[in-house]
Amino acid sequence: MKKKNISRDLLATMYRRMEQIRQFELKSAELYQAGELPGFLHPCVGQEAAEVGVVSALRADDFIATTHRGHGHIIAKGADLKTMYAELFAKKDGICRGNGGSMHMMDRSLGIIGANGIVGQGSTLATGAALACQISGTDGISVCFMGDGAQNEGFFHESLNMASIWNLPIIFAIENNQYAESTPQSYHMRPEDVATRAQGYGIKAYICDGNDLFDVYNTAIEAAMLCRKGEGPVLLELKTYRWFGHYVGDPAVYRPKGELESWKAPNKEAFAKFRARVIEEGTFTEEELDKIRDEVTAEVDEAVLFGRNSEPLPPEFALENVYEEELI
Ligand SMILES: Cc1ncc(C[n+]2csc(CCOP(=O)(O)OP(=O)(O)O)c2C)c(N)n1
Ligand SMILES: [Mg+2]
Repeated sequence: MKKKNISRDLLATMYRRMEQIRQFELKSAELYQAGELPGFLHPCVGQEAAEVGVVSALRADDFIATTHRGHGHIIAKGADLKTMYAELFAKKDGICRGNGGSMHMMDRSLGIIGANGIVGQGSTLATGAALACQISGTDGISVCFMGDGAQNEGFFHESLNMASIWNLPIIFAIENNQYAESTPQSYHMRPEDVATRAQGYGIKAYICDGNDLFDVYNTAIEAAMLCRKGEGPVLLELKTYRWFGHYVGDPAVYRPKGELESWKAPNKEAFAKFRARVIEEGTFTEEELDKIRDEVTAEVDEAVLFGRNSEPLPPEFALENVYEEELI
């Protein structure tokens, strides 16, 4: 695979996106623990490079479908942090007008066809979007983000089969964060690599260090190019690790001692690796990266205020979009 030179501007944008995701998630967890947010939260802290690397290889008119752990993909595709916080606060200005909450955010105008609380279900939506791209004759593509656990769902196998026989322009981007709820990947599937599942469907697969933004981005560019040429689908396995438990409040007692710490080590952790590389290569100084980080902190603080102060939903809103107007 050819390694592409990544422009300084794109690197700055990708780093900003990683910071937006991390800071958005850490702040959300804080708000949740303070009792300010309803529902459930599944933070993707630790997985930022995998998410930004793939989405940065897409065009604005490409589609993504995501999961219960979907804030990162949605931010990477360009969603506004303000409306995302308003959604978490279940307010009227939310990205789905407060209807969806954390697990059901979408924005058709950005090609985000939906987060999903049903594990594996996104694969059917993303496969449908890829079929639409093929039928309409554009060279648009679709990306299905999924976890390692979702690989054991029927949806995934049916979608992969259909995508494979029809050569659909879809990337199955599997973030292998090592766990499905409390079950380690080594226990819930026999192969060591999720990517081996692609063999049974005769499609190309690549394994990436999901914490290496460069590796993920370069591989995703290749995968997107193949899909646009009609040589899809492609499966990417992005090996990474989630820092939180399955949800905010899960004490994660099932993790072996020292495992989390080993993934946080500077030679393994996404931010430390990115920063060390771009500073060593002379692309950015430490101060320039800190400035981006601090700008994101101010953006996140402002977005939280927007969400918190947005107008609450009246109780009758629960019936909106449920029945035909005339029938109410
Ligand atoms: C069809 C279905 N089965 C089970 C669940 C309960 N559940 C929610 S998340 C999850 C684990 C998903 O693991 P993985 O796909 O690895 O994603 P991760 O949480 O690691 O991002 C399960 C079993 C569900 N929401 N939907
Ligand atoms: Mg998982």
